[in-house]
Amino acid sequence: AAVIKRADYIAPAYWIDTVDLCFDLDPAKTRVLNKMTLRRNPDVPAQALKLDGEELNLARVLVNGQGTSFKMEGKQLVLDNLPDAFELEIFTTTCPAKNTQLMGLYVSNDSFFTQCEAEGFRRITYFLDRPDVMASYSVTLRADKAQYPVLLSNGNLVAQGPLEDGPNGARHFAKWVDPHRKPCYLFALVAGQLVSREQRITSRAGKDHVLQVYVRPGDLDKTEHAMNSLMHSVAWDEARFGLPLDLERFMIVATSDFNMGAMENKGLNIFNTKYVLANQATATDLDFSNIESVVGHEYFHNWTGNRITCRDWFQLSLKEGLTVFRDQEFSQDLAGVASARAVKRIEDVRVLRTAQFPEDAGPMAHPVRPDSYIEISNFYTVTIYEKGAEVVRMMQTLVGRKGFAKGLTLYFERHDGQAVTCDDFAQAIADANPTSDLARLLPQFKRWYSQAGTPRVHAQGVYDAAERTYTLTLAQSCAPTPGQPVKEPFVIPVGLGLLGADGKDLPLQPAGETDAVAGTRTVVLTQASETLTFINIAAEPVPSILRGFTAPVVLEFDYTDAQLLHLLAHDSDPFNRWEAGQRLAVNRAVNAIKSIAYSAGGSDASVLDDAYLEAMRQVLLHPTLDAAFKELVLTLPSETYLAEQLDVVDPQRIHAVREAMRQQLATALAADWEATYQAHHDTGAYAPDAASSGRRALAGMALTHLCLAAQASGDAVWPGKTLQRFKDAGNMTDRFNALSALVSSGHALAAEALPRFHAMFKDEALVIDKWMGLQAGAPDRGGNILPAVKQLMKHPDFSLRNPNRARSVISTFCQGNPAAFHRADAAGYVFWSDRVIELDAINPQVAARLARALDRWSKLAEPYRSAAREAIVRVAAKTDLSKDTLEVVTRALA
Ligand code: BAL
Ligand code: ZN
Repeated sequence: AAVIKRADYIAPAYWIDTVDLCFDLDPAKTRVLNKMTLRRNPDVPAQALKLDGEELNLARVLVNGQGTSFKMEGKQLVLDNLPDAFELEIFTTTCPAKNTQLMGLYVSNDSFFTQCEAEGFRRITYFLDRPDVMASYSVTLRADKAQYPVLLSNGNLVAQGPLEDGPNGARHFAKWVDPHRKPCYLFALVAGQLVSREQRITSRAGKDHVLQVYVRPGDLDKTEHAMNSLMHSVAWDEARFGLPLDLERFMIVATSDFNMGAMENKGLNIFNTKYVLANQATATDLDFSNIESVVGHEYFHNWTGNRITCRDWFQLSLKEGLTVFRDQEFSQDLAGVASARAVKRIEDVRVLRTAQFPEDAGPMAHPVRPDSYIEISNFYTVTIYEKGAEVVRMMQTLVGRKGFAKGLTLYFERHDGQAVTCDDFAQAIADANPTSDLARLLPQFKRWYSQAGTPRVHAQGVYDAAERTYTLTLAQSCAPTPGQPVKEPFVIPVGLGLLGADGKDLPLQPAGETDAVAGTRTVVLTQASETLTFINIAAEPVPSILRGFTAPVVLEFDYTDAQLLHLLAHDSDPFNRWEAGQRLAVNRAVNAIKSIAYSAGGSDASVLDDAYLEAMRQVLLHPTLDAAFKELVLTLPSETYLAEQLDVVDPQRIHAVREAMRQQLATALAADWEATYQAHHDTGAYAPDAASSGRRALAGMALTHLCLAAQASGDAVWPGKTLQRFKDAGNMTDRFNALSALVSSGHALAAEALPRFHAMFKDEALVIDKWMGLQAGAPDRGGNILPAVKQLMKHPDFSLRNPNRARSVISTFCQGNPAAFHRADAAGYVFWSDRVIELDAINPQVAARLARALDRWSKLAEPYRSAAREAIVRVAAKTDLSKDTLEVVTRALA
C-alpha cells in the first residue's frame, strides 16, 4: 500500500469554488448529480484534474455542458485539456444499503446518514477530497416523503415541498444552502423518520439561533441533557474565547451505527447515540459527563476545525488537540470548584497515561504531527487527540490563561476561512505573547509536534543542612521510536513545590533571586539536564514535582514511602496528592509482581502493608476531601498501567497481584467501606452534577468492596443488600454500580441480576451494550470470560455490524480485560485474529482499532509473546486485507 508523506504536500492543481449537489435518495441506488465550478490554481504547474472516487458507478461527465473524454487511473477520474475556469457536472450512483463501512452515505435503521471525515466524501461523488479545497455548497435532497419525512443538510433550509415526479406526490424535496465555505469532509446529509427537540437562544451579541437535537421517535425523553450541554457550550465559547455561534441553525442528529463518537459537520453534527441519549433511568453519570464533553467538543470544532481547518491530514492535531483541550477546559469550568476541576484533570491524565503512553512506546508511535501514513483513519489516535491537547495545554501554561486567549484571537484574525498548519497555530500563540517563554523557545517547543515518544524526567534532590539549600537535578531523556532513533531535548514546564514537615508549602526562593514565592513555581526545562537550587530551606523538604501534570512526561523520583505518605496526606496540589497514592500502590504491585515468593493465583498472599492500608483509610474517612477525589485515590492503578511499568509483562501475574490488592483493601477496610456506603449512598433526587455523581461513585466503590469482603468471609448480608439496591435503584448509575459489584466480586447473585437487567432494558440498545460490556470485561476466574464472550456473540441481540455492539463485546474483551484475553492456551489471540479478519471485511475502521489490541506484544512474557506474534502473522497473511488493518499489523511486526 502507498505511503503518504507530509513532505510531499503540494497545493491542489484546481480550486473548487461552488458545489451544487442533488441526491435522489434510495437505499439500493442513490443518484448523485454533482455540479461544480472549478478554476485552475495558478500557483502550481498546469496539469490534469484528478478527482478521488471510491465504490461509485459513473454515468456521465460534462465539462461546460458538453460530453468530454476522461480516463480512470486506479480509483481516480482524470480529466485533461481543461479550460482555466469551467463547470463540471458528474452523475454517479451508489448503494447506501450495502455500505457496511459506514463511510460516505449509508443506511442505519432505515435512515440515511453520512460520514465524510477523513476521506468519505469520495464515496459520495468524485471530488478533490482533501481539506484544503474549500467550497460553497448547495444541496437538494429528494426522497419518498413517508419514509424520509426529515431531509437535512448543512446550512439553511431555503426551499422544500412536494415533487412532481413521484406517484401522488409521494416524494418531496428540501434544498439547503451553507453560507460558509467548507472542506468536503464537513459535508453531511441526513434523511429519515426523526423527531427533534428544539431550543431558541439569543447570543450575548443579541443574535437569535435555533438549536435542534434529532433522534428516532421514542428517544425524545433522552435529549434534554444533550440540549443543555449544547446551550452551555454556546455560552462558554462566547464567554471564554469570544467565539459566537455563526449559524442561524445548529443541528445534532443521533445514529446508532457510527464508527466514531461524533462528527462536527458544519451546522449538522452527526453523533453516535451513545453521546446524545441519556436519562437517569438508562444512562450513568459517566454517560452524562461524556455527553457534555462530546457535545462541547463537536460544537467547539465549529471554530477550531471548521472556520479554520487543516491544510492536510498530517495537521489533524491542529483541530483535534486544540479542540480536546477546549472541551477539557469546558468540562473543568462547568465542574466549577477547584476540587472538581482537579478530579477532571486527574481523569484526563489517567486516560493519557493508560492509553497514549503505551501508544507512544509501541509500534504505532507517531508524532503529534505525523510524517507519514498509509491510512489516515488509523491516525485518529490518543496521540493526535490527547497528547495534542497536552501540547496546547503546555502553551497555555507558558503564556498564561489570558495570553492563550489572546493567542487564539490572533489565530482567528490571521487565518479565519483558511486551511492551515500546526506551525501557523503555534506561531499565532507565540506572536500574541512576544515576551513569553513560548515565544523565546518556539522552535524547540515545536519538537512536541515532530518527535514521538514519552519523555522521562529523572529528578534527584539533595538537601544541604549547613547551607540550608535544596538542590534538584532534573534530567530528561526520550527513548527511540520507529523512525526516530535520537531525540533532542523538549521544552518541559514543570510545576514545582516543596513541602515542609508540617505539610505546608515552603516559600520557594531560587539561588540568585531576591523574592521567595509561596506555593507552586513553574520551571521550564530546555536542557538534557538542569539543576535548581532553592535557598533558605530550614529542614529537608519533600518535593512535589510536576504539579497539575504540567507536561506529558514520566516523572521518575526515588520517593521513600514516608515521602509519598506525606504528599498523600498534605500536598496542596490535588493532582500530586492523588499521584502519591498511585505511586504507593504501583510500588507495591510491581514488587509483588517481580517477587519470586509471590505465586500467581495466590490471592491470599499479602501485597499491601499496614501503612498503606492506614493511609487509604485516612483518605476514605477524611472529613473534607470530595467523594469523587476519594474514589480516584482508592482506585488502584489499572492492569494496563501496571504493565507499562514493567519490562516484561505477564498479564496473569499482574491480574493476580492487583486482584489480591483489591481483596486486601476490601477486607482490611471492611468497616470503613460500610461507613462510607452508609454516608454516601443516598444522593437524593438524581442530578448528574459533579458533587452527587462523586458520592454515587464512592458508594458504588464501597459496595464492590463490601461484596468482595463478603466473598472472602462467606457473609451473605452485603451481597443481599447489593441485590436489593440493584432492584430498587432510582437511577442507572446506582443500579449499574450494584450490578457491577455483584459481577466484579464474582458473587453467585450476579446470575440472578444479569438476566433481570436484560429483561428490564431489552429495548434500550445502549443499555444492552453496557450489559454485554460488563460481562466481557468482568474479572477472569479460571478462564471463564472467553467462553462467556463467545456465548454473548451468539445472543440474539449481538451484531457484528453495529460498531457499538461489536466494541462492547469484542473490544472490551480484547482491549479492556487483559487477564481474560492473554491466555496461556492462546485461545484469546485466536479469537482476536478471527474477529479482526471477520470485521475487516465489514468495517475496516472498526477492525483496525481492534487490531491494535496486540500493539504491545513484544513486551509479553512467554508463552504469550510467541503466541501473540503468531496471531498477528496470521492476520497479516490474509491476502485481501484493508489498508487500515494492514498498516496496523505490518507496523506491529516491523
Ligand atoms: N473529527 C472527528 C470526530 C471528532 O474528533 O470530533
Ligand atoms: Zn474532534
